[in-house]
Amino acid sequence: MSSPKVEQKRTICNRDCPDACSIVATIEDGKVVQLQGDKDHPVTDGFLCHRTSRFLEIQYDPSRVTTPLMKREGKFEPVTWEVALDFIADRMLQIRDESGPAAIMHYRSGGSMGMMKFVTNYFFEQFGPVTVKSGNVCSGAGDEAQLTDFGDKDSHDFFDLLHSKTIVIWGKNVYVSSVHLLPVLKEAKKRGARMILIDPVYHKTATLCEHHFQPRPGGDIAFALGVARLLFENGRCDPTAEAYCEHLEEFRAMAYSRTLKQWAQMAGVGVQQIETLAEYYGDGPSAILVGWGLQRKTYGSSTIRVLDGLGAISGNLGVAGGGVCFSSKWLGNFNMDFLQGAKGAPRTIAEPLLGPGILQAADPPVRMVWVTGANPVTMLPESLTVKRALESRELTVVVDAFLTDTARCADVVLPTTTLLEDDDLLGSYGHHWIAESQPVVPPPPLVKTDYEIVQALAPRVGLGEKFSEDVDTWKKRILERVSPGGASLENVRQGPVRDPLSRDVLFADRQFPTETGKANLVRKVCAEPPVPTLKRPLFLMAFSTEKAQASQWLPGTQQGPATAVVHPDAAAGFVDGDKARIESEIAELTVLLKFDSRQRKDVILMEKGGWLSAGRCANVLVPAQATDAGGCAVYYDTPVRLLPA
Ligand SMILES: Nc1nc2c(c(=O)[nH]1)N[C@H]1C(S)=C(S)[C@@H](COP(=O)(O)OP(=O)(O)OC[C@H]3O[C@@H](n4cnc5c(=O)[nH]c(N)nc54)[C@H](O)[C@@H]3O)O[C@H]1N2
Ligand SMILES: Nc1nc2c(c(=O)[nH]1)N[C@H]1C(S)=C(S)[C@@H](COP(=O)(O)OP(=O)(O)OC[C@H]3O[C@@H](n4cnc5c(=O)[nH]c(N)nc54)[C@H](O)[C@@H]3O)O[C@H]1N2
Ligand code: SF4
Ligand SMILES: [Mo]
Repeated sequence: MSSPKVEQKRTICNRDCPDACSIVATIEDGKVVQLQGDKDHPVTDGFLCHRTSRFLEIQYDPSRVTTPLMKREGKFEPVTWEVALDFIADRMLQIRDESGPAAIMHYRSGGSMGMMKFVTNYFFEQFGPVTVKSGNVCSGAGDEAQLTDFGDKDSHDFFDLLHSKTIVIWGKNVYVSSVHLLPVLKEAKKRGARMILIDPVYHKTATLCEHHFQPRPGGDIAFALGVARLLFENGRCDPTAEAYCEHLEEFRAMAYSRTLKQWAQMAGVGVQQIETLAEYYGDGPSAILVGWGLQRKTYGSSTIRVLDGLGAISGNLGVAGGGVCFSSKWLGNFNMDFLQGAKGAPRTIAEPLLGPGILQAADPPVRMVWVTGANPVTMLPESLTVKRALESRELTVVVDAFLTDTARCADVVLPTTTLLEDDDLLGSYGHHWIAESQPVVPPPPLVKTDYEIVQALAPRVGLGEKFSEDVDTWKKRILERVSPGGASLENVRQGPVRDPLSRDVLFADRQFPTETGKANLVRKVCAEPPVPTLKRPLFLMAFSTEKAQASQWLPGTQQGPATAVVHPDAAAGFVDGDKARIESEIAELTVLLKFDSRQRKDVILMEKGGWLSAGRCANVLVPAQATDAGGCAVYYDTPVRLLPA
């Protein structure tokens, strides 16, 4: 017997994750047998997260969709690409003729963070433009806050935390959502940085920190304004802040509008906790790591604006080791000029309201939906409404590698590549490296990348020429701005390159790309956190879990009721391990209770991404609601109660 052919290939993880890791794949006789983290990538640091280390179980799962499927009499049947694409093209042309392009909706989310995926957006702009989403359920509220305050949304260099004296981890579970920050945080700690976690929820990140304060959910605005008041009172503010802050007086007046005791009460913390945070934060340079979870709340955008204000008045903007870091600008320096985006669309539907939005759309109604890189039935609020909306269109097309809850609603499913077969360019929303993903194995014979799908469809709707270019031509176009500085395709092909246009420290000259050139401090907010109702005293929150990327679970894990974690005092009449029903205003879900006395008594916690088809989907309970700005979804403010199963 000949020995197997073994080789190693590198690619980049394209998942919706801030880390954008460099993966080293070991391939034996054409099959990937191991995935490891690249030691040469400074952020990846030689390790991968749990979910991607075990991705091969998903990659080679027999449930993978490997041929186009069309639904006939409620059942999927395999068809050829010709049949599927001819059918889709005919319907698209007919719908556009009869009702105009607004009757077609293109919806894309975070299945892959690759830049080539935007070419599908471009296809629908060229065909239409068609109806698209507005806002962003993931980060819209925070993005909007930072754009309003600073005129830009970006973060300091990934390693700038090594210059911090204090690091406030404000509502973020690093152990789950940003594991590659852990080595940096641990190193910063070794060098003497002090860390504080502000999070209503107890999780492992608390073990990294000197203090963990657990405000009321949404109590962050009051907490931060209490800290701001103390910084003003104790003369810990930057005396030059006036020179680069617009509305400083109004911000100060807001901080003084309540006593410390009132802020503490509103935030659900002790006065001493505000004092401790102010003392630590005032002794900088201090960085605030702003969690994404923090802004998926009714007043999510205001919350981030207040944290921005705290950074500004305390002199922590523009200094190494400081900053109010939410996301890095993963799109910013790529050339995306070929796209118009939502502003060029004839109609938009707010992403958090996708289900009701599609159902209510009129003149013209939405007759067709094309879903790609997304599982909105599972991941968007009001799952049952999203499902109903997709099932009731004349044509729903879903491009995915698996028969997800969303794909099950489709009339046509088109099979696509996984992260190991992808050919793309990646930025990152957690650091500033640019990288190329390259297939480490070819896809199954009948599987196409999103771009190949568009290329096959385009000639059928008269757009063949526009989509005839090869992938490299697109990559070069997208890299146009960063190429001269060193991030050319040739260089990126050799390995990840730090974005030459990104900075180590933001606003180092205290100049902001706002209208006035100054930081634009927030003047008015609603500081009162939402209160649970008497009838439904718990807030339901379903968060990222280390076990999965959103709804992409390892095979065999979606069985039986989902687990819900709750403080024992908040579950009177139940014992640990009991079955119970969680009831919100719009639905019910059966769960298994797990008691945890480290949690607040007003929350109940689940994992995000549970499948609807397995009866585990938290989003059936969450009403469709948008945040105060930026069109993010209010995922974590849903009042619920427990009922016997
Ligand atoms: N309750 C609750 N809900 C939430 C959240 C929460 O915290 N709580 N978090 C929200 C957040 S932050 C986000 S970003 C969203 C995520 O929502 P989605 O982005 O919709 O989540 P995924 O489950 O990752 O779905 C992506 C799908 O894309 C497919 N896919 C992978 N690669 C490709 C590819 O190259 N091409 C195509 N066409 N498909 C591909 C995958 O198989 C998967 O089915 O969910 C949100 N939903
Ligand atoms: N393993 C894994 N990693 C992931 C993902 C995944 O599905 N699985 N998803 C990815 C995606 S889509 C994204 S967007 C990113 C970010 O992923 P997210 O899971 O959104 O990241 P976190 O910033 O950790 O946000 C959740 C945190 O917000 C806190 N929080 C909730 N409400 C409040 C509040 O009122 N106040 C405060 N102070 N804190 C609050 C929660 O307790 C929790 O610790 O990570 C990615 N990483
Ligand atoms: S999911 Fe995130 S942490 Fe895991 S390998 Fe991919 S980029 Fe790295
Ligand atoms: Mo996200």
